[in-house]
Amino acid sequence: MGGYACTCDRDFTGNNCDVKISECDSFPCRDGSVCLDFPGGHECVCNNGTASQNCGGIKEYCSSAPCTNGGTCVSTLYNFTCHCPTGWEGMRCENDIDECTTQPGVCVHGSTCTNTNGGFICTCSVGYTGNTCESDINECLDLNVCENSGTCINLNGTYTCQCSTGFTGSHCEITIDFCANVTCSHGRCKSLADGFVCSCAQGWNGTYCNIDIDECDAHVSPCFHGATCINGEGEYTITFVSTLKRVPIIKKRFI
Ligand SMILES: [Ca+2]
Ligand SMILES: [Ca+2]
Repeated sequence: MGGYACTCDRDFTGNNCDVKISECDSFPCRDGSVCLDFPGGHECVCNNGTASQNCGGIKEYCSSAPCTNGGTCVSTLYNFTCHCPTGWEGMRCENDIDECTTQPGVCVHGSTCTNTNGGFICTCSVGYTGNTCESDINECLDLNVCENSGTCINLNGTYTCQCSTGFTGSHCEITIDFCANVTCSHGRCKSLADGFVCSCAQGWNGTYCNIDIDECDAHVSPCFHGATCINGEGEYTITFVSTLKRVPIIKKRFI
């Protein structure tokens, strides 16, 4: 039993630190340059006579345009890194990001998300617009949205119409029939802009033409010289005596 452990210097390994490590074993030198190992490091002697850590390896990695889908290649000492544009991921930006899954709720206001290569599409609910359906549509910019001089009021995700007198409906498209629930007893109803009027038959009066006119009243009486007048509903009766025939003559008038 018993044992030991050695903590090796950078360039050695093994139980006894007797195995030499050469940084050149990982072939860091590019373009046929020569690798020189030395304690604690290495150096590449380049073909043009200069020396560096890799002799052009940096440019070489990105010159092959390894990044796809518009990714930006950045060289590192022994490799490259792709900085991917929005919507892409992966070592070479080769994978589309499914935003609908990874960013639930990216489409707002009840819109529907559809994944696409390199992006996503939001199909907006009625009343909203924008890439993520974030913006309310001002429907009132369309001056004709409310009919018959109705006033448009924009709301978040919708709008409403305040109708002028005499009109109703979501867009004030319906002319109110004020006669719909009106009965003119003895006349005809006429719908106006803000109400109704009953045009009464002769002999009738009142808002609903349900009041009999007393034709025997002094103002409208057709009776004279001792004749008698009897008012009835929608009618009146005159009785008088003929001066020639001396007999009563009855005239009943219907209006
Ligand atoms: Ca996508
Ligand atoms: Ca709106």
